Amino acid sequence: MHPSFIPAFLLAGLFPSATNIFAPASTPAQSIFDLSLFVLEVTAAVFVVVFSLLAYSVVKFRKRSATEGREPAQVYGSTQLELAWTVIPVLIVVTLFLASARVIASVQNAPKPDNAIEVTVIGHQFWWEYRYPSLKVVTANELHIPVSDPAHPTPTFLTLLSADTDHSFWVPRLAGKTDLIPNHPNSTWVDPHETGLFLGQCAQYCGVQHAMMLLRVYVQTRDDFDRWVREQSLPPQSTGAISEGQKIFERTACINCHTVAGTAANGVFGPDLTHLMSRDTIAAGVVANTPANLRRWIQDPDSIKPGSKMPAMGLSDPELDAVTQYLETLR
Ligand code: HEC
Ligand SMILES: [Cu+2]
Repeated sequence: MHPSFIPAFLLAGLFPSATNIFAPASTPAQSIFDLSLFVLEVTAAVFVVVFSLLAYSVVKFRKRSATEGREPAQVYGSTQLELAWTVIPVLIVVTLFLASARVIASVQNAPKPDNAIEVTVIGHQFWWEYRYPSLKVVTANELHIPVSDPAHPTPTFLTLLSADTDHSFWVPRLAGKTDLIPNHPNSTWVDPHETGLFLGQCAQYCGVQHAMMLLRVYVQTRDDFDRWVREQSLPPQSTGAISEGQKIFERTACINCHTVAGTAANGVFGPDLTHLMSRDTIAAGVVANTPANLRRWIQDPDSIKPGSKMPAMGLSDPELDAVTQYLETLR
């Protein structure tokens, strides 16, 4: 790590939050953090020098008495002075440029090891789709990845796409923000050094519910991650009989927008619901995934997320109960 006069733990302690940019937990975030401290140090030094000279001049050349009228000696055309105030700033700017270019290159050109996890992230108004092509997993809003031991890195490489408009993937403790742009695949990577839940936020204004397009990244031990992958790649457990709730789900337009693996539902406009109950939250992290919230969501999504792209389907109370019960079986 770059030696700095501002101890990182102090900054992390000053601003304790799950999105703390001063508490990097992954290599790209660490590189950005180190660079920002370096820039802060250089600009702080410039500030101190300029401000000291200014204060010195103000005091030294102040008007001492009412009768004192003369100006200090005026100096015109000093080549030395002009060289100094041209060359020094140019050197500072070149240094900052090279330091930034080095970090950008090291993050962008990082080689992808064979054991890297690959995830395609698709931004939608106003939720996140995650596809793990080689693991045959599709999920929404809650990204699961393995922790990466710096001695044996298992980074996750993300391909970023958009289904509609510009979005931006930003989990400050893991990496810098990277935009998701229609018809222009972007990529980024993370190698979290600790397990835990890392939060973020869509960082590019994308419409009315942009602020409620939250990011949740679950960094798990390798064993936990492998177990999660196994569970996600199974079809949902079924009792054999088709419940009343499933019938309603299938004859209402739900199936045009949602997929439940192994059933008639194969829509792709909304989140995949195959393993809905394995998620802690619904609607991109906006509310906890509880039966009451699920029911309220299906009854009227706008009561939770005004302007969301899921319409209220006008179900009766018994229908709502049945559909909620059915969704609760999707483990
Ligand atoms: C026109 C398409 C459309 C229809 C029809 C539709 N949905 Fe949705 N649904 C969506 C979209 C889009 C979202 C994501 C909204 C967001 O988070 O902003 C969503 C989210 C959900 C979620 C939350 C999923 C999660 O993980 O966050 C559930 C549950 C859900 N829908 C159930 C249903 C049910 C049940 C029906 C039928 C009664 C239905 N949907 C009909 C588009 C649709
Ligand atoms: Cu967005």
